[in-house]
Amino acid sequence: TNATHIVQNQYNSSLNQSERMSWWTHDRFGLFIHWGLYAMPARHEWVRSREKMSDEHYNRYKNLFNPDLYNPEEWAYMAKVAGVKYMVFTTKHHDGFCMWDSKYTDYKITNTPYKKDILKPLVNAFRNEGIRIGFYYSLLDWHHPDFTIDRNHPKMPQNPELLKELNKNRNMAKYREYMKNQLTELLTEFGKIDELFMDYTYAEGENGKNSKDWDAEGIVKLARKLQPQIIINNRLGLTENNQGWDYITPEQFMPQQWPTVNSQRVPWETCQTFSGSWGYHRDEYSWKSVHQLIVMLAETVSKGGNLLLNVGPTARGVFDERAIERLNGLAHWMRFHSSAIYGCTAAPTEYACPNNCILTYNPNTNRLYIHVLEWPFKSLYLKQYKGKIKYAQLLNDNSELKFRTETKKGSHMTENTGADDVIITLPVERPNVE
Ligand code: FUL
Repeated sequence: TNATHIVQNQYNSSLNQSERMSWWTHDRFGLFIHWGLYAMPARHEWVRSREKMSDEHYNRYKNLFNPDLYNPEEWAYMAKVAGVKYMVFTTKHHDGFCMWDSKYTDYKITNTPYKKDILKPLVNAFRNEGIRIGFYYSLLDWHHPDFTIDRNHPKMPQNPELLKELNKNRNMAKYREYMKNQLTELLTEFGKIDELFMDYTYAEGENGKNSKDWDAEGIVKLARKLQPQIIINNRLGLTENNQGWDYITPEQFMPQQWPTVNSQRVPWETCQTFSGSWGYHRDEYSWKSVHQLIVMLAETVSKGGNLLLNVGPTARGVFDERAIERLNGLAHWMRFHSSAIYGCTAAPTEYACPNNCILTYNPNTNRLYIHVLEWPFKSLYLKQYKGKIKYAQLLNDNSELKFRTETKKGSHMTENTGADDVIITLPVERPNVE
């Protein structure tokens, strides 16, 4: 029909993948924000499922949620100073609670004692700092009456017969409709949205829902129609790169090398927490240090990826102090080193990576960044770098670093290196920049 023809045309004429992705592969560093009712129990965003909470129990959080200190300008400012270029916010997590004033449900922020919308002020505050906007939207919904109960659902019974009974009147088609309506709201009422983080389709053979249950193709088409520039993650269960998804999302781990799909390197973004939880978790103590986070960021970029670093604000609407401390540390480092992150990617293979170092590389400026994790005594040996370096400097103060290629051998003043190696002379003391 004509209508399908038009839709298809729109779909096809939207930007191609690398055009859509160009800001993203440049910016490299995003802030994930997991915020919802689960900030109240403060023990992981899956609390409702893990503790199999009754509706009544979980509703208490809705009836009490009132983040009196919420000030998104403060968040946006901290993010900007930390060098964050885009922000992804949980508009609705698995618990089904909506952080905006959706007209398709009562289960939303405006029906809490807080009464006001969270999302619009958040979007505006981050935009005002020049930070791009991404929406996280959960495919799972433990509140919607038509979402069929499955093994993660808080109401999942032991007995399969009972499960059938409970699911008898649940209708996923209606839930799909609900999702599309909500996504339409999210993608039309908040201006330009740059990233869509859908979460998640169960793995193959996991006896759960798959892309058909979501009408994943329909969602992708809808999103691209409403926001032609939007980039979409790979958690809808679609296999095809480019049409189906734009980037993959390794969660809580660092790929060993640049990930590939059908032996092609693909855009990727690792999402990582400061501690072990996405939602605010009061009693979780395994927090990564500032140094670990810096290494994580540099290593991600060295493998051609993006880092989406998560913060879980408290029920009063502020960032956890432990998160603030780390964001400040990142801010300090990024102030001096962001040029080793933005616009950078994996170094060409002709540059060997010295021990205890990470390499990032900017193909536009043709600069190689050597992140020296363990400060050696004076000499940094670069294997087979002869003729490949025009100038060397420390990044934190732009001071020149002398380097030489070893030629003479045998004297006690010379080094026993290969003839093609370059030796950079470092200051004895490591610059104090972290
Ligand atoms: C997962 C979710 O189940 C977690 O709660 C979190 O949102 C993470 C980013 O994605 O799949």
